[in-house]
Amino acid sequence: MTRPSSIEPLLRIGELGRRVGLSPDRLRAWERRYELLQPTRTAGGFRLYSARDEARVRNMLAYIEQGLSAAEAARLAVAGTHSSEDGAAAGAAQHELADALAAFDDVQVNAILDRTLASRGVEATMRDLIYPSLRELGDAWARAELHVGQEHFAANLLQRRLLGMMPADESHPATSRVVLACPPGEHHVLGLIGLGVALRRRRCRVTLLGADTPIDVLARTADAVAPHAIVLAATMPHCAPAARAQIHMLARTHRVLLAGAGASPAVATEVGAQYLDTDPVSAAGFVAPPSSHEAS
Ligand code: B12
Repeated sequence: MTRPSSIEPLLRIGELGRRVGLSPDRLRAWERRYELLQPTRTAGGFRLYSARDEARVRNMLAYIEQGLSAAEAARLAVAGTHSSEDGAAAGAAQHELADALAAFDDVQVNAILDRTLASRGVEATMRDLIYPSLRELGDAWARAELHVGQEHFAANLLQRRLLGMMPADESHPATSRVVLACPPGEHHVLGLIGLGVALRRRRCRVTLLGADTPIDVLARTADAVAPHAIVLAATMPHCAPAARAQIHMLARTHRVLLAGAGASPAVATEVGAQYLDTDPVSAAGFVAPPSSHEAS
């Protein structure tokens, strides 16, 4: 799969600050101290920040809210991952999980997931274990080493586990609402669900429509719930382009973001949407609304 390298729009520091609820001074300090941001420069020397920078700031804020120090929060937001020792362990667990899925061993799959959830938490489990294992399985399927029964078993079991990670706790009032759907014909929904889990953890109210959603149904739902954003995720290359006229209409009245390998910055621009060029967990930092208070 080719991943597009550019994300629009590029922001000046004041605009970035407004979006994330932090002063430019604070952002500059975090850039200097933690190398949190990686701006490009205009010909005139002004720094321009990307959606990836915005996502890093939001993820850092989310980590701080979870009680981490600013330095630790920045380290996690920059790495997006973990130390090399953790990385080796994650790689081993990924193969172990893929093997257990291919062997229809649900008991072992659940044990691996429970162990990783306990040691690494929900977001690292999704990003560093579940999604890489799915890619490993998909590659094996493409080489005809697995049959479609194994792919269906894996997808159903992991979908159930991902949905189980969605916090149901409503004691913290939701800060905003996001509608999540796949365009017509698109059945790859696991990335979308992972984004839902990460958004819910950031106190967004998530309205999950899921796979194969007609755009007129999505529009009616959006009119009913007035979301802060709508995210459409596509893996197959034809699904989003086939619905481009309807998505364009939707983007006139709602903030629409496209995600997944079946979308691109070009398709997103064409339909008046933004492209989320990142994984489902990191994307939550970009989709969630700006925090209303400034963290230390
Ligand atoms: C599970 C699976 C299925 C399941 C999906 C069930 C479900 N509940 O979702 C089922 C069995 C239904 C299925 C069906 C098909 N699949 Co399938 N499937 C997969 C598999 C193994 C995993 C997909 C997945 O969830 N990955 C997890 C996501 C998060 O990882 P990712 O895909 O690498 O995505 C990256 C980015 O695109 C981005 N991203 C993706 N989604 C999202 C969402 C959001 C919100 C964000 C922000 C980011 C994001 O994040 C990732 C980077 O970290 C992949 C293998 C693979 N390489 O991924 C094949 C794969 C996607 N499938 C493929 C194919 C060909 C099919 C079928 C045509 C045939 C088949 N295998 O049965 C049908 C088509 C169905 C349809 N019309 O949609 C091909 C696609 C090739 C292509 N690009 O054309 C793949 C790549 C397998 C392969 N190696 O050939 N599939």
